[in-house]
Amino acid sequence: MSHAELSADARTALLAQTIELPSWAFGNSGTRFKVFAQEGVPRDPFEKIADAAQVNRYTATAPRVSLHIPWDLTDDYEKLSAHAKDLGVEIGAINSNLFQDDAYMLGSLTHPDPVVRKKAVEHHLQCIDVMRATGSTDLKLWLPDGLNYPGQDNLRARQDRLADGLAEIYAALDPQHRLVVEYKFFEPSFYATDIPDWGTALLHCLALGPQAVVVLDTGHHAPGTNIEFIVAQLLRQGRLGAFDFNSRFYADDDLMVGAADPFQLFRIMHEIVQAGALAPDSGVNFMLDQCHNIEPKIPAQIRSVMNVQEATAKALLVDAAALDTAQQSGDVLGANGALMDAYNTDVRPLLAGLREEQGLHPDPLAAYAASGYAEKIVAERVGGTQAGWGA
Ligand code: AOS
Ligand code: ZN
Ligand code: ZN
Repeated sequence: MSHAELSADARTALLAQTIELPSWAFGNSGTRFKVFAQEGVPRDPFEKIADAAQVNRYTATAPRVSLHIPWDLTDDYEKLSAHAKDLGVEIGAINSNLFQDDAYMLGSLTHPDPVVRKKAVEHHLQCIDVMRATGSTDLKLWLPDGLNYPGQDNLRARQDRLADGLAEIYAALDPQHRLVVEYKFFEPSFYATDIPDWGTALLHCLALGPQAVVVLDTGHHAPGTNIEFIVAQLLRQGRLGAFDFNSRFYADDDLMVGAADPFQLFRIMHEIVQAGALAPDSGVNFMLDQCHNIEPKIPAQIRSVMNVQEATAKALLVDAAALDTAQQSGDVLGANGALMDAYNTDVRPLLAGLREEQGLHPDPLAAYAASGYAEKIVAERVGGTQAGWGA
């Protein structure tokens, strides 16, 4: 097949695509076994924003940075927001943290003790105050609550407690805010997780109201799960609020998105493109949620953005008319072929050309490597590293 050619509309859609970067991806991270600290990592949220801005500088596709509270605590969020804008990016979603306070050992919003539940709700009210200061619209809530043993607590009572706490948080949202609720089938608990699947997350969102939507983290499903089916279902309900994109081989590995299964990423983006949900105003926030434990962080985020762009470009190449005709007529091989033709197309030359048209270097990784930024931050940021995942 000759070099890929996109229609004018598809090119416009691809150029308009935006991906939100996680502040925590730039800080040190690791597993429960070890955090291998890297030189030059950010020492505060301002430096995290500066590193994230490098990704956008060479891709022009990552204009927002998602913050995490308390990892990105600062006493002046307006100043942090202005700093971001000076660097050509802005602050995106605000992520709460219900997984690192000792009080949450037996749960947060689902805890048997109302004092702990109140603490968890109040943490989200603090996050909403941050949103008002940064202009963020999404409050992202990942609930780590769960049980390690049968009989440990009452499964139904925990759902009732959760519903009450979510309702209190939801009631505090401003009209422009969304509560984006994430699910995860296991970890840190091992027997039962209180929001384990998309169905539970959707049920709670439907009970809360139209400002509650679901976050689909691609690493949060049992092996073999058909994730694009979940994408299609949540899109049909108008409740797919965001992705937390990453790659996994076995668990919630938080590896670079597209690195483990680029075909799955393509199938996900095909559902998005086919549903017309790619545009930044579609209500779907394409976020990365990754940890770069052994690879340099900024290039890893650049590679991740490039992987999403490639999957999106391939999805935009699908001959929708031919696919529909084949599907309608029961032409199994023809329909599969229409999809595989797009997936098997090398879109890297197309993307390199689009970058050059935008005045960018055709290879963002090469451009970043040549910039000297990596060497600069190692020289400047001596000592002190911003805590993050596993730190
Ligand atoms: C944890 O496994 C979840 O993926 C969270 O979405 C994410 O890592 C967290 O939001 C970072 O605070
Ligand atoms: Zn996530
Ligand atoms: Zn995760």
